[in-house]
Amino acid sequence: MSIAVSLPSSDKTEWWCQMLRDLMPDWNIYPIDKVPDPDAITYSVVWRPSTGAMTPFRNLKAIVSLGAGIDHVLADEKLPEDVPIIRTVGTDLTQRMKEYIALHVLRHHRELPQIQANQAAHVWDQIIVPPAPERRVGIMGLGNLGAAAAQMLAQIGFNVVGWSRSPKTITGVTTYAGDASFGTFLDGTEILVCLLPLTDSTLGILNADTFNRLKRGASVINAARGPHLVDRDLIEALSSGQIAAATLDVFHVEPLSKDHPFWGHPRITVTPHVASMIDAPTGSKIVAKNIRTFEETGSVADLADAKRGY
Ligand code: NDP
Ligand code: OXD
Repeated sequence: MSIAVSLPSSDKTEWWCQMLRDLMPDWNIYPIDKVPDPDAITYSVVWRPSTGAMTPFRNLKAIVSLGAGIDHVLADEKLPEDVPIIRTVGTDLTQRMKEYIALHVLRHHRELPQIQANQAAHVWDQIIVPPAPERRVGIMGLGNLGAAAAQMLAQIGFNVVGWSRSPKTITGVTTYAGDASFGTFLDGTEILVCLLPLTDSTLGILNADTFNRLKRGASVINAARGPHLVDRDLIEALSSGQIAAATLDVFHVEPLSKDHPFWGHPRITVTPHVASMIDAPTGSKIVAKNIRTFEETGSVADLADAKRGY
């Protein structure tokens, strides 16, 4: 009945421990570096654990990822095999991502980056944009987050297309499935949103070939993972005009290094991995519920498939 908690900062680790202790008074909850008896640990609750962090825990029943993605858990080369990984998802995470995607899709749709540049130069230019139904927005990934974002954009009135591995039906959204339909999905897309998990198949998917299939002057929003994007290809596509602007929330290395060219690029908006950050007061309720359900039933709805990578 013991849980080890590990986040990159000790303050955040302590915050999560406190929240979980309040909700699970019958459990012993320790920061990972203060565990008195590793054999008593049956669950670990982690965000970006260090390599080998789980090795001492020989009786783990499950690893809880403090987020929707599990790539940060799978990155541990010494991860014990066959320990189930539980994702932390929920209406809060989905709501936050919907807000972020609405904000940035509308910004690109209404040419706000250009309007702000015009303001800085005291230029009065009444840019006319098409109405939303004439703007094709493509969502890569139609899972928990992508499907909700696609549906919300369709409700605003955009012409929304979505792409996933298996076929989906989403009201108001034209869906494509599988590698063979990727090009058709991209054709004519003007705002491309990436909400894919990071796996061997999706690594580097935001590359020159992908950009070249989009409508000239398209925008790209990456709120998934940094390694989805080939950074150099984006810079070149921005220089050529194939891509007009980008919003990036995630990066190969986080925090983004101070001298990275993205910071100062006039047509890139950088946000510091805040599209949908789970906080301890909300997230701990989901984590506690998932651990209790897993303890009672041996399963939970948000179980990831480590072999698939998400
Ligand atoms: P889900 O696992 O619910 O959905 C993933 C979607 O991607 C599914 O529709 C899946 O298809 C599709 N997919 C996976 N691989 C492929 C592929 N090779 N080709 C086509 N489609 C594919 O994930 P979530 O929606 O919960 O989260 C998505 C990602 O968003 C997370 O993995 C994480 O990296 C990122 N994220 C970023 C946050 C931020 O703050 N920036 C916050 C939260 C998450 P299918 O349905 O057919 O399986
Ligand atoms: C997540 C994230 O995966 O915040 O949940 O990136």
